[in-house]
Amino acid sequence: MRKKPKLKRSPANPANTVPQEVSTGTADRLEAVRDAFRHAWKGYKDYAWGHDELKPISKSFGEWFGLGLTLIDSLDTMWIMGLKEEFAEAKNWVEKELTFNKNVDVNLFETTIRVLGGLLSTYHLTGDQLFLEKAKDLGSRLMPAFKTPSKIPFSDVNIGKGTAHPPRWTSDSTLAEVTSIQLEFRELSRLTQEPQYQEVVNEVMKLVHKLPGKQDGLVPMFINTNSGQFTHKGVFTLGARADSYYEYLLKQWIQGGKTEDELLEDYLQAIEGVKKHLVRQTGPSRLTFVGELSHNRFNPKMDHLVCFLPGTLALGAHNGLPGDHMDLAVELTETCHQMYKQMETGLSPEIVHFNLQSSDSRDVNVKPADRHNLLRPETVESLFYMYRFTKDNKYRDWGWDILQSFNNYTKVPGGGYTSINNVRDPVNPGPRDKMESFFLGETLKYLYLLFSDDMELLSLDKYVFNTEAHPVPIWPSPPK
Ligand code: DMJ
Repeated sequence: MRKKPKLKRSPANPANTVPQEVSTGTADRLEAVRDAFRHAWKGYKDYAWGHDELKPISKSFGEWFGLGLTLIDSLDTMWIMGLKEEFAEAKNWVEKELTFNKNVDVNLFETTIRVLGGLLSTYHLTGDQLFLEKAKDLGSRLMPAFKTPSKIPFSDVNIGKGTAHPPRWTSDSTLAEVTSIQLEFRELSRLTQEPQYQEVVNEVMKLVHKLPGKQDGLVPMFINTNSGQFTHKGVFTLGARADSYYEYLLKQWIQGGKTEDELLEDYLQAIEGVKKHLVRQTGPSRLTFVGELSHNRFNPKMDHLVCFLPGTLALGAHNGLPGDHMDLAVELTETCHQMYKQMETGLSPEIVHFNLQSSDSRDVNVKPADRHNLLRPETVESLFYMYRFTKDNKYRDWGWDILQSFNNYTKVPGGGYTSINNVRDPVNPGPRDKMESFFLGETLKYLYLLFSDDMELLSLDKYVFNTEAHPVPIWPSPPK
């Protein structure tokens, strides 16, 4: 039964003075996500059109690579939400304005997951060659990154000049960055019938597979582009710099029709490593969480980024992997939900520290420097997977609460949503004046899919989502 909509007054804060309507029916929820998207898009269109990111408070824009990041990250979301007019306008920009023939340094990983991934998924959803042509052009311009002594790619490429280099301060690349570009490059090879894209990224996976320095499948966070060896050994996290390595082991295995045994082997071993070294429970309420390991010392710190893991574990279990992966997914999803629920704004901070002592009453502590929220998607991403596989409505309700909190504390009058400084201060959450492209590309897309009753909409048996929420098809098995 539908509850009667109530009007809720927003707390006084500079980001939002608009009263929010609270409703609970599925259709209402879908429309509420669409409204949120339209509001975010309005800000982008009015003040940042064709630029990378909206700065909604100052009503201006920020440039990172100068590739229209938010616009491209949003294309498939608009298509999925049926926002036809908005999509048509954005497509027109891609056709008329988007060029990769630019003297600009771009980050290989960010450009691959957001731009190449966005173009490939939009091509699949629409069948429009324009997006494939753009993807091919970009893919070929990213290839110089792989010309290194070790074949581990550099972090940065100049897509106009065809040169590549590591960051100024090191010759290391980040583990997650070199192992989370594979879904996109492999798909580009399949579509173009040009093997070089797949070859370079498969080579990276092969090298990492046999590299010493792992601990029960857990990998260090950096790899040197000259030597091809791990550096900063002995430090293990499922958060920043390592997260999507684990995600892409499973997803590449699924993409390729579950035939590439080394990927599965590495994934299964890594999850055993996570269980053995990183999973613990809090003292007060026995919340299960994933901490970090530094030279055999356990640190009960968890990035919000780690909240991708329950969704990935559930996807693995759905694909025939051990049932205890699903049990862990259920427990971790509860913890990620608590990371929102226990904050005064209902929004998770970037990093939490869990309490292992039962003498204290609090499960979660947040350091002052970690209190920001960047509109990240990982928890709603996991809620989407968990709902699809369990049909348990609590996951939808948790997602709905998160959307309400985004509306209450990050929505900017006139258009756009903003990152905030302090999830513990509902009176002054401290708008940061930045709307990340992944808010439209990922966060709102996963919320929409969470509330959609259409289980065939991007079926998880037909598509695999890249780490920026861009779906690419699972490859058809070759005829026997
Ligand atoms: C996104 O760009 C991707 O999800 C990436 O894997 C992690 N960081 C952001 C979102 O938080």
